[in-house]
Amino acid sequence: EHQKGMLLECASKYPVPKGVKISYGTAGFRADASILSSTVFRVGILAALRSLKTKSVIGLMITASHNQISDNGVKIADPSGGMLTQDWEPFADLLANAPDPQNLVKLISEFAKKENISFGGVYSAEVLLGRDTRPSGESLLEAARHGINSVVGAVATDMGILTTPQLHWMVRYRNKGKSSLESDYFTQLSNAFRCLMNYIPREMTTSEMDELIVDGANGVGGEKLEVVKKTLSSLVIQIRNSGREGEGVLNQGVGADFVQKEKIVPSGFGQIDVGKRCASLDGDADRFVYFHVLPGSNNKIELVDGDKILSLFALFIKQQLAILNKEDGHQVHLGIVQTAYANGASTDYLKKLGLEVALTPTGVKYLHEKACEYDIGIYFEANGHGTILFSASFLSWLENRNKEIASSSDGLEQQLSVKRLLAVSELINQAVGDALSGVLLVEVILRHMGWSIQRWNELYQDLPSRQLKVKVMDRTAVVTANAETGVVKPTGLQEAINCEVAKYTMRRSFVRPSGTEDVIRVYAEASTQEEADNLAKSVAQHVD
Ligand code: 16G
Ligand code: ZN
Repeated sequence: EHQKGMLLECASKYPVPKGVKISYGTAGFRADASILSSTVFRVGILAALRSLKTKSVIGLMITASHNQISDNGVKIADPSGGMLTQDWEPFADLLANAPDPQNLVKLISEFAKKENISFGGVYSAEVLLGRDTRPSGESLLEAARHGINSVVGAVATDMGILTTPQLHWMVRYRNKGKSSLESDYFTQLSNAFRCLMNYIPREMTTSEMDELIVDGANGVGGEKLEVVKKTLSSLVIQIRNSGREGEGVLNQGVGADFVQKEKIVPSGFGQIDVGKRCASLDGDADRFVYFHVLPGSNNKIELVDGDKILSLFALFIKQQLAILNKEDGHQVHLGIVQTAYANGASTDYLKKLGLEVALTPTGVKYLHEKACEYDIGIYFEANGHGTILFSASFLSWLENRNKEIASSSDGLEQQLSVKRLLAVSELINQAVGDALSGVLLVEVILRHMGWSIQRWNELYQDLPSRQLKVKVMDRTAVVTANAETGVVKPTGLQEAINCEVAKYTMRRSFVRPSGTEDVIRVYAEASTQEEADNLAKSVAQHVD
């Protein structure tokens, strides 16, 4: 009863805006920041409940990633550091949309009963809070704190301004009982990077020491990369759009999302950068792409996207495993996970390497879940979100082998492979895709291979593709199956798409409802740009 009273009182301070329906979507709640206080307050309650349920530390991140600066959003990190479990999403929607405090409290007590969550028990909830650099972040953080504090005994710990993956990392390490301060994160990254650089099998040439130029999207990533950069002696990084006063607005004409969609240079880059190795982070630094500037006045770039980052990682890991597998026949299960947006040329390339490639629907939670099934699972979306997951059993196998190295018959190359794989598992964020650790791994592997960005880009040539979106009244009218590659509803739409596709050679097209906007997205791929454009256009007409 005390709990109910507390919730009622606090909730009355955060009325829901009239006429707004909000949904947890693919990656949390997102909207114009001005209408989000009540949502964030309620997600605070949700996080505390999740902590009570799992008897673990939970994360709450306030960010709207690549959205414009006036938007904001909120999402939860589960005990493993991954996304909130999907079976709690409907409850998140109910909570956020409950019309008044009485309704809210009723929902909470019913849900608590169903999930066997008891208040005021021995375990008290703990939630780590993080936010990106958006101006609305501070007051929304207060709303989250109020939500958490309205659950008896719950503790909110503000971790400050962070990248999304930093907060996920902290949650993961806290729940392993390890020290999880921001400084621990930086130390882990720079130690793992240094190890990997030391294991490079040859001297580096001077051209390989070329600097990397990073577009920080005027967000939190640039600021954090400044810190990482100081700890690295063997890599020169120049950071632009770092979010400093006067440099520009968050995500406006900058950032990974802009670069990947527009295929032109972000603001602050131009002809002086032709041919140089450049990377672009998104607003909360959980995504990244590479690019180099093409000569000419139109500021076009050659994009090196998530598919190519995936291919580079896969190639490197496969090489290391080949060195290990040779001798004792130990078969390591390496799996690659992509979505239907992966360029067909990348999938062909990976399959030609002999790799197993799985497809899942769009959204990190689906890719991550699938990648967990392998000894080593590598997943990436074309837009630059992805990571490499190592299973617990494979990691302990590696650790044992590393311990026994002195007495084993392993050759030097095998010893190095074990050490490299262990260092990769430390460098790459196992909780969620992380632009900072991802960029560092790309840099190491390029040096390991002795490759320029141009050489890397030549791994395969992307098939021309086109994406369109069609505004619709009700995007839920389109239902897909088989990792979004086929439409099951409305009837007849898939047949119509098949007819269009059949008019071209070497082509592919699919449609899916967006998880973040009220649109149906159309994707088409063909052997020429013109064909891809035409195919996308005619498929879009059937959706309309
Ligand atoms: C979200 C997803 C991203 C996905 C995108 C698709 C996470 C962390 N983010 O941003 O992975 O690519 O949605 O958007 O899961 P769409 O459904 O509007 O095409
Ligand atoms: Zn993001």
